[in-house]
Amino acid sequence: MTRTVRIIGAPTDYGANRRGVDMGPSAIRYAGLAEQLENAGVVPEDAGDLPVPRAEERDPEANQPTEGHAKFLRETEEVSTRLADDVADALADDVTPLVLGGDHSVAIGSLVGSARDADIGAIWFDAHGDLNTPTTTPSGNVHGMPLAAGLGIADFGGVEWANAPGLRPENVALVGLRSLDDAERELIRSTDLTAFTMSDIDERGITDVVDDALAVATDGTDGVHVSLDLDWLDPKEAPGVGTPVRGGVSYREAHSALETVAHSESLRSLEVVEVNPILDEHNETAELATELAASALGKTIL
Ligand code: 6HN
Ligand code: MN
Ligand code: MN
Ligand code: MN
Repeated sequence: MTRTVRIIGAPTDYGANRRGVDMGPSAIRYAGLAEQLENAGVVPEDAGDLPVPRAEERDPEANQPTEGHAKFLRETEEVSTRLADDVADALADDVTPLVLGGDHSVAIGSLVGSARDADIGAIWFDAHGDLNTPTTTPSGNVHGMPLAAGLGIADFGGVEWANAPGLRPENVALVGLRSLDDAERELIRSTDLTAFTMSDIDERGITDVVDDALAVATDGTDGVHVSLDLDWLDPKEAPGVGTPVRGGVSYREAHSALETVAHSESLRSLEVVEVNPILDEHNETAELATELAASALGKTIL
């Protein structure tokens, strides 16, 4: 049966506290997402963009956790709650959700929605761990916290909306790490999370590493959520991101990774985040996002 993919735009920027990333969904569509998905042999269905509050009209400190710091927490809750419903609805309709960020805080909603009626694993393609909590964050930016939130580790003040109960640390693999805060490193060491750094990719090659990540994420689960932060790639390939870190994966390694995901036939939900058209060169990062989404959904050359 042909797979239908529902595109859900989530044009947030408050999670990164930086303008521009809210234009990600438009830039990715403009770069030819629908056509790329058709090339992958899937039927694209565009659900448009979620309504997102404008950061300028809100007070970042209005709603704070009991302990620690998390900017725009009320806005994050509003959007995450809606996005979780949309992702869960797509899955209930037998359609694959493709979430377009926006900053990486949107992953909270994606994870909660994907895990609502299933046990899921997750693969996190990112330079960063996104494992901070309101008490460990160096920035207060929620885009550095979504994986911790989904795992129920980030305490936003007793609220349950961020926790994805069908996601367990032993089914989570981070791939391509090269920028971790101390508390994130400590968390990875002290839990059952699986983490592959850029050095692991250098030593073992991308396909071996992604095979291992898939084994972790599929072990006893109903499917895998793939979260693709474009800053996973080297900034030479993907300049249009808000928090670039040198030494990332190459164009070809990125494709190979997502092709390996497609071969596993375990993809349940997908998101591409952190594309910032203001910082991009000729929309090439957005274009890369469309290509990589197509690879994850089964695009092949022959
Ligand atoms: N991202 N670890 C830093 C922080 O502020 O927590 C950077 C986070 C970047 C998050 O790129 O999605
Ligand atoms: Mn990142
Ligand atoms: Mn469950
Ligand atoms: Mn990220």
